Amino acid sequence: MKAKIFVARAIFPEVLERLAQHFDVESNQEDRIYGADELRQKAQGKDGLFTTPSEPVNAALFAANPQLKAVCNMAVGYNNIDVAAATAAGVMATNTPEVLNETTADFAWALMMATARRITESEHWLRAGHWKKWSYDSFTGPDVHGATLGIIGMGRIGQAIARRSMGFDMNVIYHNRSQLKPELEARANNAKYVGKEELLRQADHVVLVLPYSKESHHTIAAAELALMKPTATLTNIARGGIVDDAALIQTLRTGGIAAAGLDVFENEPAFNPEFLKLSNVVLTPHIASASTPTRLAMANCAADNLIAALAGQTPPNLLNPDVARKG
Ligand code: 8YV
Repeated sequence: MKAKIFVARAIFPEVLERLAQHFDVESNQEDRIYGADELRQKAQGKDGLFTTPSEPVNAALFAANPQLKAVCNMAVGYNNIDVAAATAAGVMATNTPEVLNETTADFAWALMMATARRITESEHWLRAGHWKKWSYDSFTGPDVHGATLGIIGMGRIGQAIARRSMGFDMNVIYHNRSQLKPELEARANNAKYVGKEELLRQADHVVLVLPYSKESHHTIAAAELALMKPTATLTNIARGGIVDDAALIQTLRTGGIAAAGLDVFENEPAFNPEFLKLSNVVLTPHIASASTPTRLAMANCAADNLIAALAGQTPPNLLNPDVARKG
């Protein structure tokens, strides 16, 4: 008998077909996200779940579904899964690292460049028919080349962002839970490890790439924003909640920093509407990993994990190796 899984979101049909070769698949056919209660119901009788960061996978779900063996997230981030509760419940949890590093780094650059060089703001102005003459100070902003790039969160994506800065002759500083090995710093455009406050004071462009956790909640709030240069930009491709959005809005309003590029928001997709009143922001709907090949690779990676886990093997991207597996 095939194992039973629930796929919590619409995914590539070819990946769904692949899963159907291995499993008895039930999938979300509705164009909406299931909350914790609904997901707990949907998990009934299932051996595995295919999830994304929009679905909360918590201790109550594990308690109500003792048969569950694996939860496989289609994302590198897994702050939606209570991994400690999964371990306690004997459920394997997995994510999709590596496959999205380069695409996400490309996007961080696109967003940082668009923010610094005011690309969307000027396009809106052009489309609105305001372009009547050239002016020396039209849409001027900070330079990117030759500037100091400050990366907070120097994991695999952070390092890929740093590598790209070589072509822009940038000086790279970074802050991380721990300092990288010298050979990794060298590959990351000779990135220099500094404290968070020093990074915020020195960087011309700050990029946030750290995972969300209780500890990283509001890593950037009013006090941190106050340390930044008024000419600096802030780019967040990590998670909503790492930045205090209300404090950022206030800082952008009062010229505390030049501009922000945001792919993630607190309470997304219901983000703070005050952002829409600001011209010095570039806003995108959590699409940093959204190239077609990368999203397909992420879906297949989550599927690989689910297939291995439910075949009794160790899935390639197991987050809780201490889990005592169920038979
Ligand atoms: C995903 C992400 O697109 O991987 C992550 O952690 O945030 C994005 O790459 C998104 O979470 C949906 O899976």
